[in-house]
Amino acid sequence: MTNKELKTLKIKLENHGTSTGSNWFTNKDTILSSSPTNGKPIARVECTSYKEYEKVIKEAEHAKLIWRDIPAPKRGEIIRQLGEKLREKKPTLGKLVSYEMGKSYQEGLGEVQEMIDICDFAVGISRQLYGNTIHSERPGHRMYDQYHPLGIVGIITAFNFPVAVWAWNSALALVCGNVVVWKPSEKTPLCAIACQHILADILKSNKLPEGISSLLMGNAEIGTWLSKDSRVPLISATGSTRMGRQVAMTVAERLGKTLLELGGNNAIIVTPKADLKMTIIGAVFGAVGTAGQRCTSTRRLIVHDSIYDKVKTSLVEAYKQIKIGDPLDTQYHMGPLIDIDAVQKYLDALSKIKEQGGKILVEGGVLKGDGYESGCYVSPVIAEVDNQFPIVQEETFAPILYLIKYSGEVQQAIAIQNNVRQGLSSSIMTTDLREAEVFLSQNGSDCGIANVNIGTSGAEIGGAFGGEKETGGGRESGSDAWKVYMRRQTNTINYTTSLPLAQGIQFEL
Ligand code: UN1
Repeated sequence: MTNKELKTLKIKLENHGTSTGSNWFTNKDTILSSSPTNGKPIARVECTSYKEYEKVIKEAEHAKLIWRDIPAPKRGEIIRQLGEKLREKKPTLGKLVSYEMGKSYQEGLGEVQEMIDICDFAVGISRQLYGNTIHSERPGHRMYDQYHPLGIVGIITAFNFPVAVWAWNSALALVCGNVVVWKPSEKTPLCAIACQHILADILKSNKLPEGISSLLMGNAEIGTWLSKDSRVPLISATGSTRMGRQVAMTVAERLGKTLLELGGNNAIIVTPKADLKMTIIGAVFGAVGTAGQRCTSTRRLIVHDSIYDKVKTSLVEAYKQIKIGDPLDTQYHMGPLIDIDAVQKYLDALSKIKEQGGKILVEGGVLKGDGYESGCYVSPVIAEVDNQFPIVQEETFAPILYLIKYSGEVQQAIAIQNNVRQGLSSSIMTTDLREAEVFLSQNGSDCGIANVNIGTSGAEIGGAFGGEKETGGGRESGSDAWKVYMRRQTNTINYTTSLPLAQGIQFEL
C-alpha cells in the first residue's frame, strides 16, 4: 500500500466507531496488525470489551426487528449495492488483503472477486427463498413449508481468507433476513474494518440501522462469548479443527446451531491415465498458492507407481521455477506465511517429516536476505511420505506437499485419500471415465468437494462449500447453503368447517 493509503486507513480507524457508535474503541487491549510482507506494523486496533459486546448484541437485537420486516428482494438490493461498491474497491481491497495477509495481489483480487460473486448470487437468492407446497392427507387442508430468518448470525473467520468468508456468510445471512455479528481473525483486523466500513456506509445511505452488521475485535474469548450466547442462534465458524471443536461443544451445550468449515487434508489422485501437464499445474498451484494456507490447499499427491518417477521429476523441476517474494510485486508466485508462529509450525512439520521417516525431495527453509526481512518467507517443500505418518494426518498450514505412491486400481488410491480425519476437498486427474466415476460414486471420495481434472483449491462460489468428518460438515456459499441461515416452518391450514385429525384418528366430544 502507498503511504497515503495507509495514512487514510489509520485516520479512518481512529475516527470510526462501528455498530454501537463512536465509543466502540474504549478498551485498553489492542491488537497490532503488521504486514508479513515486510514485518512492518500497520496499525493498532482496540479490542471489544464485554461491556461493548453487550451493546453490540443489543443493537443487533434491535436491528433484526427492522431488517426482517423488509421484503427479501429489498434486502437483496442492499447486497446488490455491496457488490457494486466492491467492484469499485476491488483494487484497493485486494491490495489491503495482499498487504495484511501476505497472499499474492492476484489472489487478493481473486478473493474480492469471490465477494462480488457471492453478492450477485445472494441478490438472486433473495427472490428464491423457496419452500415446498405439500399435499395434505386431509380434505380441505393445505400444507406448505416456509423459511424465516434466524435472528442474529455470529460469524467467526480465519486470517487466510480475511474478506471472502465474511462475504459468503454475510451476503446470504443478510438476504435471508438476519443481522450479522462478525469476529474476524485477530491477524487481519484491518481487512475486517475495511469491509465493515463499506457495508456500514451502504446501510447508512439507505437509512438502515447500523446494527444490521457489526464487528467484534479481539481474540478467542470473543468467539466464546458468541458461542455461549443464546441470543445468537447460529454460529458460522471457519478455521482450525481445534477452534471448531471448541465452538461446536459450546454451542451444542445450549442446543444452538453451528455451520463449521474447518481443516482439510486435501489430495489429488494421479492415475496412469492423467494428463500430466494439467496435473503439474494443478498440483503446484494447489500446494504453493496462498503459500499453502488455504483450507483447500493440496497437501497430498497420491500417484500411481507406473508414472510416479515421471511426476516426481516434473514436480521437482516445476518447483525450481517458483519465485518467492513481495506478494504485491506481480513477478512473484508465492508470498510469506502469515507470521513467525506459522513459520515455526512449518519448521516443526519439517523436523517431524524427517523423524517419522519421510524423504525430502525439495528442501525447505526460512528465506533470508533482501526482501525477506519479515522472517515469514519460506521455501515450498516436497516430501515422499507414508500416508500413515502422524504428520501427514495433520493439516499443516504451509507449502508442504506430500508425495504418496499407490499401486493397482484406483480404489487403492481412493482408500489412501479417504484415510485421514479431514474431508474437505479432493481431486482425481484422469482421462478415464470409469476411474472418474468410481471416484465420484458413493464408494469414492468421502469429501465435501470432489473434482475431476482440476485441483483441490479455487472452488467457485456457486457450489456449496465445506466438508465432512473433522472438516465439520457445514456448507457455505452456493447451491442451497442459504437454508442454514433460516428456520423452517411447516404450515397446515384447514379451510373447512370440520376438524378431521391426521392419521384417521377419531376423537368426538
Ligand atoms: C478457505 O481456505 O478457507 O476454494 C477458503 C478455494 C477458495 C476458498 C478457500 N474459493 O480455495
